[in-house]
Amino acid sequence: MIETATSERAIGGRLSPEAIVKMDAYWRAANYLSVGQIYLKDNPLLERPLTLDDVKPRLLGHWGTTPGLNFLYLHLNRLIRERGLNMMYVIGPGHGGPGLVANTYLEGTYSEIYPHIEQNKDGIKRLFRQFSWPYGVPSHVAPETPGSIHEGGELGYSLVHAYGAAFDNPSLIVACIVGDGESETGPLATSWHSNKFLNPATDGAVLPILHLNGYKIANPTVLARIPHSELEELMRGYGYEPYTLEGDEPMEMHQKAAAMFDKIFDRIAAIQKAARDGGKPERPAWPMLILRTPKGWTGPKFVDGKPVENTWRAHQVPLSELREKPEHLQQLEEWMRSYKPEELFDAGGHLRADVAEAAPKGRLRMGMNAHANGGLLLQPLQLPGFRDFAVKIGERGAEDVESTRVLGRFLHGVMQANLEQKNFRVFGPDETASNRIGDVITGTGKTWMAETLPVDEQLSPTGRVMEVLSEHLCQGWLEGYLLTGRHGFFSCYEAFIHIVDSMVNQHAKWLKTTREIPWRKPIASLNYLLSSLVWRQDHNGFSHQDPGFIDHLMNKKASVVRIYLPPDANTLLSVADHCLRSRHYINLIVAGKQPAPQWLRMEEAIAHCTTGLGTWEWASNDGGNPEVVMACCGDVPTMEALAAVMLLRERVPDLRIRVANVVDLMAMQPQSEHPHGLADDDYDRIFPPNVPTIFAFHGYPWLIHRLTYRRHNHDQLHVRGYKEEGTTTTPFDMCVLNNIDRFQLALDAIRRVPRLAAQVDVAQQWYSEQIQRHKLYVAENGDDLPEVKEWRWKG
Ligand SMILES: Cc1ncc(C[n+]2csc(CCOP(=O)(O)OP(=O)(O)O)c2C)c(N)n1
Ligand SMILES: [Mg+2]
Repeated sequence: MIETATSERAIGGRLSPEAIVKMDAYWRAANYLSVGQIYLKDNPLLERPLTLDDVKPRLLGHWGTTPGLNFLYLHLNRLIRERGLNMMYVIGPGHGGPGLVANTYLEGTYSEIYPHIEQNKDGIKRLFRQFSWPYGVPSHVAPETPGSIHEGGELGYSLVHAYGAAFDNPSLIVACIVGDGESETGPLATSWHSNKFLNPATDGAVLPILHLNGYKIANPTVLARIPHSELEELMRGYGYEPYTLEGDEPMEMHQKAAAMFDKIFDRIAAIQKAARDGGKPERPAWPMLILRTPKGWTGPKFVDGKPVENTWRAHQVPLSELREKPEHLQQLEEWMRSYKPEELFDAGGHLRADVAEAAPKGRLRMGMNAHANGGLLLQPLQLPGFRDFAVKIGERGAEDVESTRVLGRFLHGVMQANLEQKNFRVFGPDETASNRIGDVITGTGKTWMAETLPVDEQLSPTGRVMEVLSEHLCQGWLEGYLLTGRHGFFSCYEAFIHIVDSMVNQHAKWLKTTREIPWRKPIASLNYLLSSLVWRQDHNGFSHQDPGFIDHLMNKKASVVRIYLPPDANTLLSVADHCLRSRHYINLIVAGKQPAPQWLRMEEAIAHCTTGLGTWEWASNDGGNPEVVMACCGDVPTMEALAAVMLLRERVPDLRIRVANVVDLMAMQPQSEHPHGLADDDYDRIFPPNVPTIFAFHGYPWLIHRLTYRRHNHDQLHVRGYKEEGTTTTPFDMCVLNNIDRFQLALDAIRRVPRLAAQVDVAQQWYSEQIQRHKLYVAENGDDLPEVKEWRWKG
């Protein structure tokens, strides 16, 4: 595997002067191409003096972080060449996009993927012009950048993605560059703890590199302004062995970096060897590097008399007034010429052969690492037949079952079926058992490399269920795992999934963009189970009540998101099977964990989930011509709607009622808005024009209006849902507080059917009496009315 002989290494482990000169030339080339991308649209090799015509009209991009990224890429390249390493990169300060484009161009991957960006003068010109140009390429390490799984636009997620990529990839080394500003974010702060979950025998390695360039956009960074010893203690406290590399004199820094990286990679190899040679798996102190170099290194030292290099002023575009100040243009030219492009590229714009040697070849190039295009490596999950886990339905609604517990058995089957492939993990913030899918843990255990005590249960260095009290880590690990071609499942309390709203945004953007990039292959979907739902917070109350993640996801591209609210266990199984097979989506499943009535036989459940929305004949008496549609979506609203139907049967026996249930929320939308949208004709057959619909919805009611505002008969759609009324109270009182209870739904139906106008006053009185009776009973007894608690559907 070793591609270059040891000639680069002189006696004593030091690089020879010739090797250093070559490496420095490569770094200069990367820096030159980075600056060129930010500024130029023409004159790519500076064959003539720079004029304003060569310069882009809008100067967009970030210089400050870039030379440091280029320096690291260069030195990682040397390690890859010498040791034949399988390495991928994750760049936290993704605004250094020009650096990664430059490096993947220099190593040749960029031109292989984008043939019009040729390895010559024209190619360099196009490379420069396309950057931050309308319909060109984005300024960050975006999906368009070869070798990237991480755009780094929103800071904070680099290290967690790196660990997600390394799990179950024993041959992989993930070099992760963390911004010193980025380190101030919450998700990054907790990400350091990922080392307590990485098994040196069965997982790959992560090398965190703290890019301590001292500044962020406009301020110093916290980590740069604490004593160095304190910073090293912090890293030791997180369980790492810190190595520090500091300086600004390039030749000296190359030599020092080479020696230090050799030490670090020897250390990683030794840790892995010890763990893999049959030793007891122990948590090692993995090495991490602190690189302390100037922000904007090698750029303009002063602009307009103010220091720029090694200050926050180097963050974006250090010379930005080219049109107003001729001396800026001259300074830019001097800066670019300082890299001596004529020594790097020949007259035709080809990188000189001796300079090019600094890059690895073929698949070893980081821009070509297959793990960074996970769809290439994706193996389908082996799925046991979900029908085998079905709940037997005798009398509908007669027996209560915890739906998520049934799902847990299925997930256990999935886990077992894929143990050999090692490509499925389940993630949760300490809630896997609480969400009642705990069966999935049996046999495989929960990942844990930290200390264990006799009292602990099911913790294991080879566990495949990952539990850590950080929604950020669960989300980020799973994203990293999926992006590198594996499968996963994330279960979370409904209210607290909002913690990762922003991370989901970024993943949704990644999926949307990569769908349109032909060389990016589809990856497995990101699957959520939200349980511990708004309606059943018996232990916790108001703080735990928020169904708004549905609304959040609904804003995303229709090509990316799917949202399911299965009303019982069999529909949940069918939905889960579908989600685990799907590709390149974000699938949200909202399902309760409390004992609840079961409605559909397995084959009915499959048919219902396939259309996503349909009438339940067995609960309807409309004879094809309803006077009212009682619609429901979500398990508790479904039960309340059916209970309301029974009340109506008693009070208005001749009322023709249709029951319709929604599993796939997207089916409510017109087809023009979402591929799952029901055709208008089909929608009208279920919700006939001029017939009122009373809709009981799991989440915030306005969402249903938003989805259906263009449907016929929208005026007659009346939605009940959660309206932010909550506390620690009985399950039924939660429904009453939000007016989604059976009494309210029955009253709503009577109020909306014109034929029943004369009964409304009486019904209103009846409703008030029921609610009063309920309130008094709950206050006195601390529990729901027996008729409510013991309610059963009677067909
Ligand atoms: C979560 C988040 N908050 C704010 C920003 C805006 N922002 C972009 S770059 C940057 C400074 C980054 O500093 P650092 O991580 O030190 O990177 P570098 O100095 O290498 O550019 C900020 C605040 C962002 N991209 N993401
Ligand atoms: Mg910084």
